[in-house]
Amino acid sequence: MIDMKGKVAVVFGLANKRSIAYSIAQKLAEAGATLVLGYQLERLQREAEQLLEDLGQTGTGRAFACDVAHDEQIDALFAQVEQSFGKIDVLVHSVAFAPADEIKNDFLLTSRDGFRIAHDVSVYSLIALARAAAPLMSDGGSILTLTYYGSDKVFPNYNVMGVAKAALEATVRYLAASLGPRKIRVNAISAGPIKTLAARGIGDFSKILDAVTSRAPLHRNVEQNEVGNTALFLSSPLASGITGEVTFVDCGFNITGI
Ligand code: NAD
Ligand code: 0WE
Repeated sequence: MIDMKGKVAVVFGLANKRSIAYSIAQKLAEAGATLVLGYQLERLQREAEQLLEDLGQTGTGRAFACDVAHDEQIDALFAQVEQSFGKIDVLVHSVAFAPADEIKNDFLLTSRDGFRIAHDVSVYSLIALARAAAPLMSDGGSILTLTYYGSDKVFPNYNVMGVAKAALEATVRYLAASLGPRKIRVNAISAGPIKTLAARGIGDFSKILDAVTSRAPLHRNVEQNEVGNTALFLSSPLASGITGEVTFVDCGFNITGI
């Protein structure tokens, strides 16, 4: 059993119970960690408090509104965390966004603004959050982000998100080098396709799920809790020698040739 008692984990990207971040938060909480949730919109406060309760964190954990595209909201969240807990052990970045048109239209039509927004919200935010969290990771720490195989191979419609995930994976390596001397590890989990809010309304998503079932070595799709288990491992001292890596949790799909 991995013991995370006394550890503080700050988790971004928890929209609802189907979010990959929910499973990660659940595994961290079950292992004894105290949770801080960063949720996107002020008006979702009630939902966030409910999620904290569902995670057994009422009176222990906290939830704060924080749009990761705004530096002042990031600063405010980490000031609150410093005041309430004094330190951070784990940071989870499970956030991605591209304007709807960009993951629907031909890649050639990617707009300057769509490119900028996708990279700002899905990539730069990891750098901003890491910089804000690092001073509070006084005992070292573990930073995790979520990526997708569309960073490497072309999937229809993934488009500018694929380019952003390639940049995110490179960001993981550069952050790992920058933060290594402070004993802060930085890693990504490359999850297989999962039906979450972020997958809703994506044309042909069931085709993508079916391709995994037929071609992946395990002949099934991955579940949120499998990503959560890997996140708990990478957050824990069991992974003390792992940094700058992309770990696939995809039932083996990425190794297949046909
Ligand atoms: P989700 O919709 O539950 O999570 C995405 C989160 O990003 C939401 O909580 C949303 O509020 C948050 N977000 C978007 N813009 C934000 C902003 N400006 N400020 C703060 N938060 C913002 O979907 P998910 O599938 O759990 O996605 C989480 C991560 O996992 C993403 O990085 C996604 O790319 C990655 N991922 C998903 C899959 C999949 O198939 N679902 C596969 C591999 C990787
Ligand atoms: O990273 C993602 C999706 C992230 C995402 C989703 C949306 C939907 C709503 C980013 N921006 C938006 N913008 C919106 O307006 N995934 C890994 C899930 C995903 O998305 C795909 C996939 C997979 C898998 C799109 C096309 C093909 C495969």
